Amino acid sequence: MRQESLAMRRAREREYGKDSTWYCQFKYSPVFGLGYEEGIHRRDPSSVIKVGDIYYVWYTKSTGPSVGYNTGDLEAKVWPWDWSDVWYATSNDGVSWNERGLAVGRGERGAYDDRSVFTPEVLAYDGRYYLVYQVVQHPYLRRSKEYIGMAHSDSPNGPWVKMREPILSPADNGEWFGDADNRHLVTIRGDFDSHKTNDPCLFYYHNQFWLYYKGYPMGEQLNCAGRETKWGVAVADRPEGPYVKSEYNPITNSGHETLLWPYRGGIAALLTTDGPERNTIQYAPDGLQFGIEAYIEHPPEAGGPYRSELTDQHPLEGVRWGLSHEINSRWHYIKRFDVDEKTKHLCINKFNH
Ligand code: AAL
Repeated sequence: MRQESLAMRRAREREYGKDSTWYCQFKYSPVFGLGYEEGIHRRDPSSVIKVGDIYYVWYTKSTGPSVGYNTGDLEAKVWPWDWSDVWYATSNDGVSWNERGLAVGRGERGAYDDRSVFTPEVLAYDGRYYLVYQVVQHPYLRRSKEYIGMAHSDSPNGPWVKMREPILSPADNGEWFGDADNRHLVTIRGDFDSHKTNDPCLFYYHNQFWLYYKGYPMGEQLNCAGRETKWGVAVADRPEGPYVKSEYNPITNSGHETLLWPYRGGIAALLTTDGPERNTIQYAPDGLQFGIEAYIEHPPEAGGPYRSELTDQHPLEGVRWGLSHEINSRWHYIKRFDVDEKTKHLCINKFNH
């Protein structure tokens, strides 16, 4: 008698194959103006937005090599995103970019953002522009907490006005233990985001402002051979906040840099790099309850998509192209990604002909 295997039962229950439109591959190409450059890191591009006929992107920019935490010099650059500022660039075609200059720089010594401002995202809403980004205060130590800051402007070209305080903070319910130079030692771990809040991504959704982000816990452990990162969301009535973390947090069990796009009333997400569900596209009809829709090989890292107004026409429309970064290189740089329609259908074509 024929039996059903566990694998086929899972496929039936989860309706695998029912909707393969979420599957795709990505191809990568160089961009001009933000590509590899000796002595400079450009990384973590924001989403790309179009204002009039011009595309805009914001990104982390820093100079010089990073040397890690062990130098004993509190001024030393510990990461490529340390001592960084947020810069921006414009383009007519999404391929050739003109670096336009500084958008948001570090604060004065003693300010909450005096050490580094980095990993920006942008929201255009009601004629104004909101940049959200990571901030670190000096000195940058292994146990330094990482916050999310915001600046707003009436123009994508600035000038940008910073908020007085971070708009999102790590949960304050963990407790360190022992050697202050060891971020893995805790007596209480606290919430999934007790150490760092990173990678903000802001949407106007259901008449509110939804700030997705990545969290790291204090006392981080390995998670399926990756880092222990998960995503949360915090919601506010006004773009400036106050932001209230969702009671469903964390809303993913995996994922590094956030990449999300709206689709038919819900929110789609590309999870990469870390956790058991890395390299998947997921969809939450309500922005909170994410399910796996597709497994993706070689997804863009730290991708910032151009979310076209046609986003509801196809599951992948909101991620059709954008900018991502390349960090397997001495100097980090920005490149372009595109959904590769050809490879998507290659198999089927091969067997049909
Ligand atoms: C990234 C992001 C955040 C991290 C670091 C810089 O790609 O996840 O920004 O803090 O790495």
